Formats: sequence, structure tokens, C-alpha cells
Amino acid sequence: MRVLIAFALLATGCQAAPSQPKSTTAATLGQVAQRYSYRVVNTYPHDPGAFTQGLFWLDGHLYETTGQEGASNLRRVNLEDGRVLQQADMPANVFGEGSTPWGDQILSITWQNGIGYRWNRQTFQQVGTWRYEGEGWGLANNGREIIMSDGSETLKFLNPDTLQEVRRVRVTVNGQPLPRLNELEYIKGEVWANVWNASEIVRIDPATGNVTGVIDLSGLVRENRGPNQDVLNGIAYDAERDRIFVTGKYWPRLYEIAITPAN
Ligand SMILES: [Ca+2]
Repeated sequence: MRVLIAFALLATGCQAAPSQPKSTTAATLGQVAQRYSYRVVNTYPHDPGAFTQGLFWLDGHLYETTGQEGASNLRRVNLEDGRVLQQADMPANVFGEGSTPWGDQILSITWQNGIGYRWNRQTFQQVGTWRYEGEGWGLANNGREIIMSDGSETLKFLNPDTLQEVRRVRVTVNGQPLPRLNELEYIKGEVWANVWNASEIVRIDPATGNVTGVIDLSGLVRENRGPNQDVLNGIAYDAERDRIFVTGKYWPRLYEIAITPAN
């Protein structure tokens, strides 16, 4: 069933209703002068049944939120073997999206359901919800605010207590918008973002929205190309050990990578 859903989504263009073709995204990304490549530091198993929408590192474990109606959940994952240590399912009519920790909670959003969840970080019990306008794609935090993407070029900054928007920036390359910002991570003062259906991660100056660099992960995308595999998505940062993890939807592998200058 999950495979059928995956094929159906691939056939219909998946989670986005793209306002511009993939080639436009590639052209926009191609204008970024600062290019980076990567080196694989470690490779780990990743649940190929996980339609990865949110990914972050906390207290020695990976946390992941998954998508698809009937298969959306929050999970704590053991890095070394990919084992799911704890899981909380979302309602069957909900399509899960990004997630980020905040205090003793985990916040997660949904694609088109307009609802966000507050989870107890330890017990995974749902302790609250909030409503928002528009779509929900990625979530991260900068220690003061929650950062949210919605499928457009906009990053919204939310008050973590009220989850109300306090400001927003447009993410651009030489003034051109870069839409379809997906999974997010806040890394050393920058916002890193997946761009839906692209093989690159972009580095964003959160003050201006300028894309300051592009990391080309097309090698990893090629490694995970298969009949059931979907797009590159998911960035997690272990600040304590300065480790960066990336994966993709239904990918069988998750990688710790080091960023290197492009050749
Ligand atoms: Ca993330």
C-alpha cells in the first residue's frame, strides 16, 4: 500500500503543486557563487518505510517525523542501527511534516491539515495543538524563535510560546525567490534548508534571506535512487559533537557528512 501511495505521489508530482518547473529551481540555485561538496563521514541504516519530513538531533538520539496519511508519526531513532526506540502516531487523516524541539516539548506541523502538535519530549504524549494558515513543510528553531517553511520562498519566525508569526523573510538568490523550501535546520547562525525535489541543500542568512551557499548532494541522491525512494530531505545537527546528518524520504541510508569546498 505504501509503495502504491509512493508511486501515486511520484506520478502526481508529490507534495508540492509546483509553481515553477524543476529547471527553474536548478537555474536559480546555479547562480549561487559559493558551492560546497561533501564527504561521507559515516553511513547508518534508515527506515526505508519512513517518508522523512522532519529530522533533528537531541540528547544522543535522532528524532524524525514522517508523512503520508495513515503513516505519519513522531519517532525517536537509534543512530547506529536505525531502530525506532519510541513512536507516537498521528491521526490517520493527518499528513505529518517538520518538527523541532522546544524546551520539554517537541513541536511538529502538518502539510495541509493546518494543525501543529506539541508533544512531551520524554513520553511522546500529545500535550497541545495550534492552528495556522497555509501549508506546513519544515520546522527548526534558533534558540529564540521557531522557524517554519510552507512550500514557498518564505521563512516564518514564530513566537515559541504562542506559535504566532512575529516576522518573515523571503529567501532569494540575486533577488530571485527560491520557493519550495522544505526541511530546515539551524546550524551556527545559518538556516540550512532542503529544497523540494532538488539535490542541493541551501545555506541561508536568516537576517536577509540571502542564499549564501549551496551544498551539492547529488552523489547521495544517486546512491539512493530506486523504485521506492523519494527526494533528498532531512537535516539534523548535533551541536555538541558538531555533526551533520542528512537523509531522504524512504531512503535506506542516513549519512553523517562533512562539508567541503567544491572542486
Ligand atoms: Ca531538521
